[in-house]
Amino acid sequence: MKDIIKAEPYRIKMVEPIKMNTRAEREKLIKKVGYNQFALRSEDVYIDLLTDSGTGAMSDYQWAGIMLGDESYAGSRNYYNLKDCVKTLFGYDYIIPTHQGRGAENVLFHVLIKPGQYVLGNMHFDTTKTHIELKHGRAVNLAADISYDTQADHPFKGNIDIEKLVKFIEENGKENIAFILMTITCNSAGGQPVSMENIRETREVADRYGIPMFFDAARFAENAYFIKKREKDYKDKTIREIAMEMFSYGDGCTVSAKKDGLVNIGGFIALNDEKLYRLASQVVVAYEGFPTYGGLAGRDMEALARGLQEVVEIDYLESRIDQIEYLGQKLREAGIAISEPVGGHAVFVDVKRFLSHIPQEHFPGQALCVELYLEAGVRGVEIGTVLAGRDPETGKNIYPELELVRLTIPRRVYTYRHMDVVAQALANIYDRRESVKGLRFTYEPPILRHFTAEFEPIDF
Ligand code: P71
Repeated sequence: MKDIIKAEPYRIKMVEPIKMNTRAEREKLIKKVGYNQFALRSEDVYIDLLTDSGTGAMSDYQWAGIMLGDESYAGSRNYYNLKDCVKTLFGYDYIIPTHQGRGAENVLFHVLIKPGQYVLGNMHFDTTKTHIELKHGRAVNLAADISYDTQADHPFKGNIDIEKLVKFIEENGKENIAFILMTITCNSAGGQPVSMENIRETREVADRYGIPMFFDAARFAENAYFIKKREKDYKDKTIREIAMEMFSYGDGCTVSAKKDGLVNIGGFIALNDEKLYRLASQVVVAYEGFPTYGGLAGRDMEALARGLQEVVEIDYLESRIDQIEYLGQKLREAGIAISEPVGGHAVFVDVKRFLSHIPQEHFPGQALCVELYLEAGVRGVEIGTVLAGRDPETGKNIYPELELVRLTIPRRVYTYRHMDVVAQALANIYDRRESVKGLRFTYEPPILRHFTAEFEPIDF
């Protein structure tokens, strides 16, 4: 007798129709938008794996909360519900809501960074780095070397390199470091987790030098789940216990609630220190809104308070991570190289191996995104040469070590059958990979080119 397998810990009570248009239609549509899938209308996409940010499905309990919005300008009851929830889950006393993650970054960094100071971390996310630089700070990436090896098997490829951290502080002086920022899970390394041991060691270093430590906690529950599954001593702990311990090592966090908050919009700052809270409360008024709503409606805060309760349920996390692993496994079976091990929110296809005949100057990652759309109406995102842009000094294209396509899975949205479609589409393309053509620019914008660039296919 076989054990009963586990299915999703929810059933579907409302559906949103999606349709796959014809290949001929897709050929016309993608050509019209200059072979850039960012410019497609979402209704022309069958399975949308552009991002897991704000794309999840809320539960009936969250939707019920939407009806209980207290839309008072100050002191909304939903703010207090959110505050209580963050206190019990994260352990932090103070919370400031913001419209999304980058709003939280803007406000907190405004009070923490003096011009010229460094912010040390394990690969800052793009918007995070941007906000550090806008405050004239400098983001320093001290991720462990293994994070860059897509084939290395290691349970915690999001870890910070403690030796590099100590060396950097010794060489540059603790007074020149604004804070350490630990991103959990590490998005830029492929949704890879950070171990509790590494978080603890980082805190010890922070304490030794008197440097504050914060989390970028967008995917904190997925990180906690990996700790439970992979780190010794945590097997029997609950996700809540693990989250509480992780956050106990920090002075606070910024959160994009559009990921593990299980909401479509929202973010917040959570803090221990009253003085810092007071400073950040003054700044938030200028950028986001009054400190008890920070750009969110009362109903948004209620949905978030409820989402945070659901995301730490073990059945939910098991099903979430299993679905990503399922897609990864299907791709492995088709002989397709992916970043290993599969992370918490996405599968990353290794395009240098997939389309080895297309040189990076002809954007193989982007070419694979186009092909995936043509094959089955699936929208992925290039994390490669187009995204990397040009060197500001030489004006030359930067050719990143890793050329990837990210298949990012929204939470509670697609079924295993949808994953089968994605895997089959990629397997079909893999079988005829030599026929895939590279691309060249017909329009290249000077900044953030990946969002609005236009291309045309080329022959070799
Ligand atoms: C993702 C995103 C969303 C995104 C952002 C920018 C361009 C394309 C897509 C957002 C994150 C993140 C981490 C670790 C902060 C933010 C910003 N990720 N930290 O991966 O992953 O949060 O979008 O709510 O402002 O697709 P925000």
